[in-house]
Order: sequence, then structure tokens, then C-alpha cells
Amino acid sequence: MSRQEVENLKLMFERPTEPVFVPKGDRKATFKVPNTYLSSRYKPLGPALQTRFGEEAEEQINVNKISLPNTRQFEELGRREPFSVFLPFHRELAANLITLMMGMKSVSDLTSLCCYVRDRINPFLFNYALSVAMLHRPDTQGTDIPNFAESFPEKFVDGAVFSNAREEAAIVPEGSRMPIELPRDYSASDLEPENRIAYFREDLGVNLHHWHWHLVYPIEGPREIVAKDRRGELFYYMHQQIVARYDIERLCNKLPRVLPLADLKQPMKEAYFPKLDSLVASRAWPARSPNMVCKDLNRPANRLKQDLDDMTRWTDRLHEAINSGFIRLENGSQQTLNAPNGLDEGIDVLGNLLEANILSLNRPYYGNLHNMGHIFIGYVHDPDHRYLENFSPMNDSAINMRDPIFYRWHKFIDDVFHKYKSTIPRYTVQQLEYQPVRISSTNIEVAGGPTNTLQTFWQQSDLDLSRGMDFAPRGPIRVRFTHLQHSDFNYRIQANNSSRNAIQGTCRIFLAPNNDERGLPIPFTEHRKLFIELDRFIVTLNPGSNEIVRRSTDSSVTIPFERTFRNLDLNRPVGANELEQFNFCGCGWPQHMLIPKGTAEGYPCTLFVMISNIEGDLIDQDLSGQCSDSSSFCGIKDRLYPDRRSMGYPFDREPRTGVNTLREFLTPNMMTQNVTIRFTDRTVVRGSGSTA
Ligand code: CUO
Repeated sequence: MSRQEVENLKLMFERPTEPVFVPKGDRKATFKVPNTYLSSRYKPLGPALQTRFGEEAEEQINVNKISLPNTRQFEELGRREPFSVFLPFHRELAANLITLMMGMKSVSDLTSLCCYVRDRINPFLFNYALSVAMLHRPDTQGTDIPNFAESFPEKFVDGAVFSNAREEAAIVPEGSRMPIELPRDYSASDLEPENRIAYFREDLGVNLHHWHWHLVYPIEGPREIVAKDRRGELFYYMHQQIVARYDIERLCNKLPRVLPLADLKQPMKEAYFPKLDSLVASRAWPARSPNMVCKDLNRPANRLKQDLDDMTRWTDRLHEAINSGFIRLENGSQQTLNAPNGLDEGIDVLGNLLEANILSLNRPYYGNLHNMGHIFIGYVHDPDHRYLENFSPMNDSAINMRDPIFYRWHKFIDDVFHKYKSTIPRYTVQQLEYQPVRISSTNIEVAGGPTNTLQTFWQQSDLDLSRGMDFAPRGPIRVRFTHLQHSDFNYRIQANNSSRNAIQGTCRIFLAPNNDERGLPIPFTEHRKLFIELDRFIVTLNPGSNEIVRRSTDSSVTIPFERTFRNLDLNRPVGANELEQFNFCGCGWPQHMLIPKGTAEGYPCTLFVMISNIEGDLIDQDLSGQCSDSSSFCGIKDRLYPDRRSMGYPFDREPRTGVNTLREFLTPNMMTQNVTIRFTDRTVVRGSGSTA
């Protein structure tokens, strides 16, 4: 394959509802397709259209003719309808399309296939399937696919912005266009207490991470794509960490920790009015009023018929498996779930059962709990389709983290996992300590600020919408959005190695609030669930004392801002190696959200640092050329998860008998430090260094 062919293929992501023969990208390239490729709307006009747009184009890409697939099944999902990987029907279509795309012999055949299907099928389905295929095909996986927020800005930006954007694009010449400011807190007012954490829920980077995670870990598709190392466990861990982060953010804003949504037959007091307009569907996303209640689903148009009672049945069966330590397989036999000791493989099995991906060992019996929860809630406003309404954000992994109900649902899912974790053996002192290692001090240093005080504030950054603004004049159209940010900092750790040799260990850094919503200390069995991972890295300790300095920007949880919001043309990495893993690397918690917001008076937290025994940690594998920036949340592409311990170690299990506090939990290779997070209400414009 030539590099150019892959570049051409990427143009398929541009302006998703404009036909392939309309010029795309800065190169103003058009695809010259055989007349038989044109959709029925354009076929009669074929030659005239191709000539007209061909003349506007600066480059014409010839497309070779392949034997064309039957696209009828894909066309059953309307062009203007939303698409959700949580819906079984949509997922089946996506899996079939991905298989078709993966099966193309070359990039030019894939391009040809795309030219044929793109303008016939649902653009979200197309974008999703092509993204997954490009991430996983050997001949395309090194390339950068466009930022999803740029292709589909409708999922990230207040609908009201688009008319301004069109006006700006139509009237103002390219060079003089101003960024359009996206207001902060536009989905509710402060009359609604939940609005205090809208900055977290509606953060573009947080939502992009979640979308990307589900792209890297599809629920359905060819087995080699779905069956990634420890994916069931990572499903649990990544979402558990999101919920823990949300809880801390709530506590900082004087809101209680989120309650699990254990019974879908109860009213949901949380409302959500997304104020997002679908450009593709020319329709607003449905909202949810307070206290709505889920009902049985019967929506033949979406091939959905499901009773709410099934959710109770599946939950009971999962609890039965957890309590008995055995799961029932499809052939009627049993398989043990509990880990005898050490490595906990049961969590991976359980993660797959609960998420209900294709790796689930018994889908008919354990059902489709997690996905169906999204679906019931997503259709709460129209369960029998009488109003012909589509689903609300809860069904779309690019936007569902905006909705407060997302966290209640995932807290419920989390509680099932915690229940399981409470049944497996607790860590013994031996499994926690690291004999020769003792940590003597640990501090956080912020340039120009007091030690152990983290500093947060607002920042404004720009995003270019033009790739997603179909049928609008060309040239950049920027929106300026406001997000949380913190000052970069360093960890400085002193550790002693009392052995005679240099040894290695894994340094694990977590953060947790000190107190609960009433200002009281939290019992350790609950406290441990609030520890959010900040970093994990391997250290070498020479005999005697050692000083470890680590930058916050090197976190194993996050990716840099530029990668979350990469602009393909401006921030594209240059070296082949760097470019290699660019897409996979789009997955990662955004660096600007590493630290919770804190409070103006300073929010008291505990920093936890541990150096664990490398023998229990190490995965021996070659990581050269791999991006492992965000391996804690996203794993490493085509490699094993780079830490042998259970995800969340050492906080993933109940503590050993006799331990009731964090202090009692500590072994000499661990240390805690009181830190505060101080928020200042000022806004810095990215790149300018100035305060707005
Ligand atoms: Cu990510 Cu429920 O799995 O949204």
C-alpha cells in the first residue's frame, strides 16, 4: 500500500453526509467513482455532477472497480437516524460492516468499498466501522483517523453554536474568522445542583476518551478484534475509575456520592436536557424530565422487545454466580469463577458477562445487563415508539457521560463487581510488602507554589468544526470551549533499598478524598473504592537511598491535550514510530482532567504512593514503538496489559482482617501524604499565557 492511498481513505471521514464526489480536505480532492457507485439520488445526474465537482477539485482520485457487496442490510438503518453500539441490531450491522472492511484485500479495494457504501448507509455506522477497521487492519493501523469531535461536532457542541458557525463561515473570509465561544454550563442553571459538575460530565476530552475506549474495545465484531487481553477486567476497572473520579468531583462540589441505580422500576430523579442538535438528523437529541420511570420496551422499528423483569433475572443470576463462585456455561456445565489465589481471572470472566460482549460465556443465561440498562434508560421517553422519538444520549458512547444518569447506572454495575471482589481472598501482608523497600517521604511540588498544594483553574481552548459542517462554506470554523486545568507538578519520592543489589519495583500513585460528604472520615472498606489512579511506572532502586522524581504529564492514565484534540494537519506526529500508534493513543483520560477541581479554600486529599514487588508485577514484553501513554485505562495495542496485578491493586479487594483504616493498611513500601487541591476561579487562554 502506498501512504497516499491511506491518506485518500481518510478523506472518507470528512463532511460525513456530503457525497464522495464533493471535494474533500485541504487538498480539495474528489473521488472519481464509476457511475454504478452513485446512490439512486445522484445516479441520473452522475456525469454532470462528477464533471461539476471535478472542476472545483484540485485533485481527482481514481477509484478501482470491485465486485460490489449487497448493502441492503445496512440500509435498514436510516441515513438520518442515530446509531448506538449498545443496540443489538446496530451492533450486528457494525460487526458485519467491520468484517466486510477487514476482508478487503488492499487499501485501494477498501477505498473503493467505502466509496460505494458511504453515501448509502448511516454516516455514524460508517464512521464507526471504518474507524474500527482502520485501527485493526495491518495496512492502515499506523494512520491517524480524524478526531471524532471534528467529524461530528453535533455530539460535542451546544446546538445553538451551529447557526453562528454557518453565519461566520458564509460571511467572514477564512483568515479573519473569530472563534465562536461555547458557553460554560449551558445545559442547566444552578437551580439544579447537578449542574455544579457539568464541567466534568460535559468535558469534551472526557467524552472523547469514552468514545475512543469503546472504539478500541468493541462489544461485537471479529473475534480477534474483541478478544483483547483482560478486556472484561478493563471494562470493570476503567468504568470503576470514572465513577470514583465522578464521586470525588461531587464531593468537591458539596454533592453526595452518586447512588447506584439498582432498580429501573423506580423513578430516576436526575433529568438531562442535552441541548445538542443532530446536524445529520436535523433534530434535537431527546431530553429526560425528572422522575421518569423505565418501562418494558417494544420498538419493532429498532428490533427491540425486552421486559424490565429480565434485568432483575439477569442481576439475580449474576449474584448467584458470585455467591456460589461458579458460573453456568451454555452446555449446562459449570466453571469456577473465584480465583484460588493471586491472579484474579474471575473478574475478567465476570466483566465479559456483565458487559455482555461476544466473549460472554453464557449470553442466553446471564443476558445483556449493562447494555440493556443503557437502552432502557435511553428510551425512557418513548419505550413503545409511539412518538417516533429516537434514543437520548445514554445510548451513545460519545455523549452519554454528559448525562448524570450514566454514573448512577455505572455505579450499579460497579457494585456488582465490588460484590464479587468481596468474595475473593484478601491481600496478605506478604502480597503487599516489598521486603527491602521502605518509602521515607513523598511530596508534590508545583512550580512557584507551596508543596503539596495542587492548583486548578479554567482554561480556554479551540476546536475546529469545519470537517463536520456539511454543506457549509470551506475553511476553518473554530469554537472556543472552557475546561478545567491544573498546574503541572512533580512527585518527589524518597525510597530506601536495604538489599545489596539494585532492584526494580512498580511505583503506584493514587489520590483519594479524606472525608465523606459530612466531613467525616470514610471507613476503609468504602474509602478504598474512592482511590483514583494518577500514575503507575517502573522504578529502579539502587542500594541505599533513592530519590524518584516523576512529572505529572508522564501519567500512565492520561494522554496529552494535543492528542485528545489532535488536529490532523497541525499536530500530526512526524516520526514513523510516533505516528504508528497514534490512533490507539487517542484513547486515554485527558491530561487536563487528571486532578479533580478541588475547592477555593483547598480540598483535603490523601496522596498514596506504593512501590510493589516487581516479581508480582512484571509482564515481560517488547514495547518498542508502542504508545503506552494511557496504558492504565486503555491497555497497549496488540500487547498484554502491562501490569500482572489485578487492576486497581492494592485497593481492589477488601482489606485483610483487622484493618479498618488506611493507616492500618500500610506496609513500609507504602506512604501517604496530605495534599490539598486549591481551585482559583480564573480563566487562562491556551497558548497565550494570559488570563481572560
Ligand atoms: Cu462505557 Cu456503559 O460502558 O458506557
